[in-house]
Parts: sequence; structure tokens; C-alpha cells
Amino acid sequence: MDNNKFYITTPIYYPSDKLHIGHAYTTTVADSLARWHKFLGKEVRFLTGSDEHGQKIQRIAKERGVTPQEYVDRIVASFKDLWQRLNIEYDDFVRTTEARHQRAVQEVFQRIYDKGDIYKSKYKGWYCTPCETFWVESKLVDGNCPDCGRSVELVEEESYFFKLSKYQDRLLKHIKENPEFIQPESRRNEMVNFIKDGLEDLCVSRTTFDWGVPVPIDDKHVIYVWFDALTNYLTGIGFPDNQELFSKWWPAELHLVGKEIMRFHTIIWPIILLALDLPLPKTVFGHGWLLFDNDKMSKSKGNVVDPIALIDEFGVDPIRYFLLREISFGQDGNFNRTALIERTNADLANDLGNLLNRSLSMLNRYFDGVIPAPKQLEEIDQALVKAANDTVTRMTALIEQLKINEALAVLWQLIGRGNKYIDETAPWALAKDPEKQDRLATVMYCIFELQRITALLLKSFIPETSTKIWQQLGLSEDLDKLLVDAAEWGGLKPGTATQKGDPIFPRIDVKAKQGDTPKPEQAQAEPPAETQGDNLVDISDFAKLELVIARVISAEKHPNADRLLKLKVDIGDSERQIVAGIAKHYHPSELIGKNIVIVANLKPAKLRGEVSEGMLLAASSPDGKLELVTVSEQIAPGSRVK
Ligand code: ME8
Repeated sequence: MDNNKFYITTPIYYPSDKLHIGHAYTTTVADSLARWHKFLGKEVRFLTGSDEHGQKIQRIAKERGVTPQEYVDRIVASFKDLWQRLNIEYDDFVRTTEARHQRAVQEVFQRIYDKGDIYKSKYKGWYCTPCETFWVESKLVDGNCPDCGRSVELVEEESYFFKLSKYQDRLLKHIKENPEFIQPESRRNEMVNFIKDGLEDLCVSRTTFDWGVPVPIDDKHVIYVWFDALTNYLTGIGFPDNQELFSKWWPAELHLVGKEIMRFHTIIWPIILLALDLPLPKTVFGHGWLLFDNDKMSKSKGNVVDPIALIDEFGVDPIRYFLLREISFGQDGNFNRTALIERTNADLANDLGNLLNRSLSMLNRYFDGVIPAPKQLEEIDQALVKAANDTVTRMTALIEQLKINEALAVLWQLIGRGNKYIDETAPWALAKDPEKQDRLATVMYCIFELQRITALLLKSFIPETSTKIWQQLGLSEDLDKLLVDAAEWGGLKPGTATQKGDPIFPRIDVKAKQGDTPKPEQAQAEPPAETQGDNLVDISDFAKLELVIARVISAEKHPNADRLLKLKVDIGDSERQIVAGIAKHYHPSELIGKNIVIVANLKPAKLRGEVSEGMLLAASSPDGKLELVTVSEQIAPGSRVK
């Protein structure tokens, strides 16, 4: 197999309706994988499309009073709009109504017919139109489709049949000898059991409607929509007329599909290919379902999530990032707004956005925004270099195993490390000491080199953000063209003039979006870096907060967390324990006797095992230094701040 190419496909979706977030999920994953493999230096072909024939589409068009062609033309245009909004960079889009596809499907049918593997007979059995699937009576569940639970129709017609049974043993052998063929493993076992139960020959033509590709030898029949649709993977690489293109790309490295259509892709499709004497794709990966609030999305439940509305509201990268990061690839995952907002605030606004923002502010202040040359690397810097170089290796290995969410988690560990490095090296303290200018230069260089590497590692997943970071870093190379070797430490040129811009991810105001509150741990331990938004509150909202003066009686380090301090405070009529993320900014002894402001009616929360009964208020300077809000000793503990 040619290791230097990567041919990846998504399912071609039915234009029976507009696409939802589930379709966006598969396609975003495929797009990110395609981009990642390009980044690795491979030649990549990424194919998607639309599955436009069949009884379902013909019926819907009739209900709407338009021709099937008019109907699909409109919906397919909306598919392409969505892919553009999601920054999906496909190389080809196969519409099954295109002439080139009709040519490919008829050729496949004809070759298999000529070989003697398709024969004419009579079909009598059940059909599920929403799934476009034939069922024998014994497989029905309570008389309904075993896949979707909807009612099935009795079909009795003359049909052409494809000898699946003839290839059963060859397919089982292939699956056994090629463990990477069906992934993940749980799905492989399911498919093997299904095949071992015995394969019935498949009905591959219909006569009771005409919205399909005509059978080449018998135009009373149209070809079964799944036989038609699966062939798109060949159409998109020039089959049968462009032999050069076809032999360059076939077999595919990866067919990415949802788990409900694994049977078609791991039984019918490989048997079509075996009958054609073509090699089988390297891997068919069946990912899990995206649920909405833990429930399957469906129109009748009214819980279908429209990706365009989400992009309009949050921007494209929070959606892409959420889909890639939140769901363990292969398993079912849950979509809901709270999780989306929390992910965006925690990972994109706090970790990634804040790192850029605070470091650019410091660079502007200490070096007029120009990257200084690094001097002697100390141990802490060398550890950062190693962490960055290891991240590239670890991500590559994880993506090879399609563990995309884990690869992003690894990248976020590095980003977290970058923030920690700033806290630990405390550039604001170095800047005060003229003798530490060299050290300050080294630290600032390391912080920015880390972010140059991060932008490169992000570009396959959230390309728009990666470009924004690149621009603010003032880098001139064409980001699109850079490959993984550019992510090695040391590529940042001293003298680069950065260009600080707006924060790349303003925090989303959780309350304004949905009347919800952030997790207590985030609210208390992580003072927000940038709070933006034009969401006004009225005075009654403000009055709900009990802001009071608290006098610090004692302060000590948290036993289990470097960032946290544990304070005892007097609030007039009682004492409280407060745990706060200020250890990097205050020595416990500095705090004793201070009159600070706390939110006294925040629900208590445990932070690393210690109860915190309130939250103190603080503000951070552009370079990340925190300062507590205080009032003079004249004000008695317990006084309300109004
Ligand atoms: O099956 N979660 O098209 P389709 C995750 N035309 N993925 C989801 C999803 C969800 N809730 N909902 C849909 C067809 N998908 C055929 C395919 S291929 C030769 C023919 C994704 O419009 C997932 O990839 O019903 C699933 O397999 C596909 O959309 C089904 O799209």
C-alpha cells in the first residue's frame, strides 16, 4: 500500500431534509483527518456528496409538489453552504444524479451481471423506506424495522438479485486477516456475527418507482439506492473512465460512517468490490451517535440541532472544537448547549485565548511587541521544549488510531503547561530587575515559540483560529503550506513583530445565554481573563449577589494544589473558609488583616477536597498578575458592598 496517500470519504447524505449536527460531526472529523494527513506531508483526497435517488426522495418531492430533481437541487445547495460555513475542504462532491455517477453505477452493475453474480428473480418481503432497507420477516421487531423502529411495507416485485452468499466466506476470511478493516473492534464483532448468521442474496433493483439509475440491461428497473450510493466512492476518483486517477487513489484508506450504516459498508460494499475483483478499503470506521441531551435526535421529538444556527451564534471553531474534543471517537456522545459553552469558555477562552492575550500584552510592554532572541535555556525551559516536541509525536500516534479527542487533550495539556510556565517564570517580576533582561528575553521567546507550534498543531482542527493566532504572532510563512516538521522547536525567528489583536475567544456569558451558571470550580479557581458581552442585567439581578467585606484572619497553602490558598475570613457575624486560585500572586502572610470583597451567597463547593464558602473578587492586569479587590480597615467586616 502506498503510505504516502490518504483517500478518505464520508457517507453521502440523503437530501431528505436539511443536515443536522450529526452530519456535521462526521464531516468535521473527516475534514480534520484530511487536513492532518496533508500536514503530515501526504497526498490527500477527501470525498463527500449526496445520495439523491430512491423511493424516500421521490415521495418527499411529490408531497412538496416539485420534481425530484428540483427538490434535490435545492437541498444539495444547502449541504454545500453548510460545508462552506464549517470550513470543510473536500476535493470532490459526488451527486448521485450526475451523469458521471450514473455511468459508474451502470458499469459496476453490468460487470457483476456479466460475471454471473446478478440474476433475475421475484422478491417478496418487507422494505423500510426511511432506511431504504430490505428485511426478511424473521428480522422484524414487533413487525417494524429493526434499525429505526418505523413501519415497513410489503414489497412484491420482479427484481435482480446479487449473490452476496457466494462471497460470505471470502469476506469473513478478509475480516479475520485484516483486523484494521472494521473498526472499532466492538463493531467488527457485531458484523462478524451478522455474516455468520448467513447472508441472503440482495435485491438490487426496483420496479415500483423510477427515481434511480436504470438497470443497463432492463430499463423497467432502477438500481437499488444503496448499490447506487456505495458506488460513489469509485465515481469520485474517476471510475471507470479515468484509469490513471482511479489507480492512484483506490483503495480508500478510510471510509468514515455512522454505526447504523456499518452493515452496508462492511458487507454489501466489500462484496461488490470482491465481485469486481477490486481491493477492499483499508478501514471502515463506524463512529457513535451524537445525542441531544442524551436522547437520539429526531424531527418528531423536535430536538434536531441546526449547525448553521450554532455557527451564527458561536462562530465556527467552537462548534468544530466541541465536536472533535468532547466526544470520545467511536462512542456515542452528547451534545448540549451547556457543555458547548463550558468547553468554549474553559478551553478556548481561558486556556488558549488567554495565553495569547496575556503573553502579547507582556511582550508589548517589555519588548515593544518584538520577539527577543533567547539566551541560556534553564531547566524549566528545556522541560517546555521537550513537552512541545513530545506533543507532536503523541498527537500523531493518537490520530493514527483515530483517537482525535485524546490527541486534542494532549495538545491542551501543552497549552496548560504554557500558562503554568508563565505563572512559574513570572515575567512581570523579571521585568522589574534590569539584571534579569536576558532571562526575560528567554522566557518570552519560549512562550511565543510554544504558541507558534500550537497554532501549527491546531490548524487541522480549528483552522480559522489557527490563522488568527498566526496573524497575531506576526508570522509571515504561509500557514497552509507548512508541514509537521515546521512544528519542531526553534522555528520562531527573533525580531518577529507581533500584532496584538482582539481576544480570539471572548468568554461566553453563560447566564445570558441560558440562565445557567458556570461550574463552581471554574468560577472560583479561575478568575476570568476577559469578560466581554453586551448583556445587561437589571438591578434585581445584581441584588441577588451578596457582596460583603471579609477580613482575612488566616491564610495557608492548600494541601493538594499549588495554585490555591485556603483563607479564614471574618464576615461580621461568622467566619468562613474560602479557597482561591491566588497562590501564585500572594504569599499567605501578605493577606492577613486585609479587607477583601467576597460573594457570600455562592453555593459552597469543594476545591481539591477543601470546602470553599464564597468567592473573592480580584482583577488581573494585562500581564496576568492578579490583584485582590480591597477596602480600607475603616469598613467593618460583614458590610454589604452595594
Ligand atoms: O445513511 N450522530 O445518509 P444519512 C452522528 N445516504 N452521526 C450522524 C447522526 C448522529 N445523530 N445523524 C447522522 C445515509 N449522522 C446514506 C449514506 S453512504 C454510501 C450512503 C451521520 O443522510 C453519520 O455519518 O441518513 C451517519 O452514518 C450518516 O450521517 C447518515 O446520513
